[in-house]
Amino acid sequence: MAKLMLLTLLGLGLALFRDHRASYQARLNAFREVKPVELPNCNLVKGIESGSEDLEILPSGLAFISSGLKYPGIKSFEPDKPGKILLMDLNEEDPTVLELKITGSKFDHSSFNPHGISTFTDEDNTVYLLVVNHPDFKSTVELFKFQEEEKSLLHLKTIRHELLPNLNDIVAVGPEHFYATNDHYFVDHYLRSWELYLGLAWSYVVYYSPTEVQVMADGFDFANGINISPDGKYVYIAELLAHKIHVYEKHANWTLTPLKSLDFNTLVDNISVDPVTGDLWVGCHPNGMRIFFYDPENPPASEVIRIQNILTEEPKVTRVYAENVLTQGAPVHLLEN
Ligand SMILES: *[C@@H]1O[C@H](CO)[C@@H](O)[C@H](O)[C@H]1NC(C)=O
Ligand SMILES: *[C@@H]1O[C@H](CO)[C@@H](O)[C@H](O)[C@H]1NC(C)=O
Ligand SMILES: [Ca+2]
Repeated sequence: MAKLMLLTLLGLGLALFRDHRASYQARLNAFREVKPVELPNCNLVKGIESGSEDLEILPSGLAFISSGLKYPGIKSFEPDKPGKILLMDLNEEDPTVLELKITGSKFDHSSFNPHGISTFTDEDNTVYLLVVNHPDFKSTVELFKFQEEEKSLLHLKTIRHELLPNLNDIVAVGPEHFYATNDHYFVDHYLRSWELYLGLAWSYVVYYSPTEVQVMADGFDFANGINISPDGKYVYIAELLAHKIHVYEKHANWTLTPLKSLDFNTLVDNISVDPVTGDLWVGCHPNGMRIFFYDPENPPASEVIRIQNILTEEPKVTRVYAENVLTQGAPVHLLEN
């Protein structure tokens, strides 16, 4: 009898495990094959050897690029070098990148580990750059003032908050005001892995201002890229492991209410919004297995999709670009101009 019980329990455990493994593989889209979509005028930008995490383009055509991210579980190409912010002028015939000098006495260069970035331009045309930073794998937001003449960033302050423990991406709505995604709930490395593996979907989105900090949306299976519509009325959130883009209505009191969600067959990461048409350009990982379990023999693929008329009944989704063997991530924003 005891043996039968044991066997039943074992069987049950195994069935649960197999079931869970299947859902884990589905969340990672582990069996997705990538059919390449080529682009006619695609050029490799030199000087970004260690990967680029995010990019922001000012109306003037100047672009900021964050580079050199070290993120637990993801392959880093320059693990010993600090990250940097690069500047690129897209008006140039053959644009090259330049590393922005960072000034300000309180800033620690050696631990700079930039992730998501966002800009905010004030009424007096001051450009602020807000950067998610992971010094020693913690999360902070660094606030900089862009000094175009000097080609430098003046460090103004470091923002830390208990509701900002696992930052991924950020969208600025003021010089010190932003929405940010926390891609995990737990900070502890071990608990984070379990959270991800079990698919707890405890990741969340926070609104931050100097006077108010609040969770505005939660229940995400890895909230990733975040952005806002040109009119500032809608916030878009990419849910990486549910393969969804969510549209939220943003209210005057900064709360968000869900409006609609779109499903994809790919792991959605960075969202860029065209300031004129409002189209979404989304950098994606078609197969999560290949990004979370890096294998040089089978490196991660990448893909860019464009979503037009997202608020209508039938948004138009186009796979603009797909590559089976790109070193890391999707150069979504470079396509914009
Ligand atoms: C924020 O504004 C929305 C829309 O006007 C309203 O429904 C909601 O109750 C407000 N929430 C708070 C906390 O004031
Ligand atoms: C953008 O994409 C890269 C590579 O896919 C990814 O590692 C990074 O987290 C993304 N950046 C943001 C801000 O979402
Ligand atoms: Ca991201």
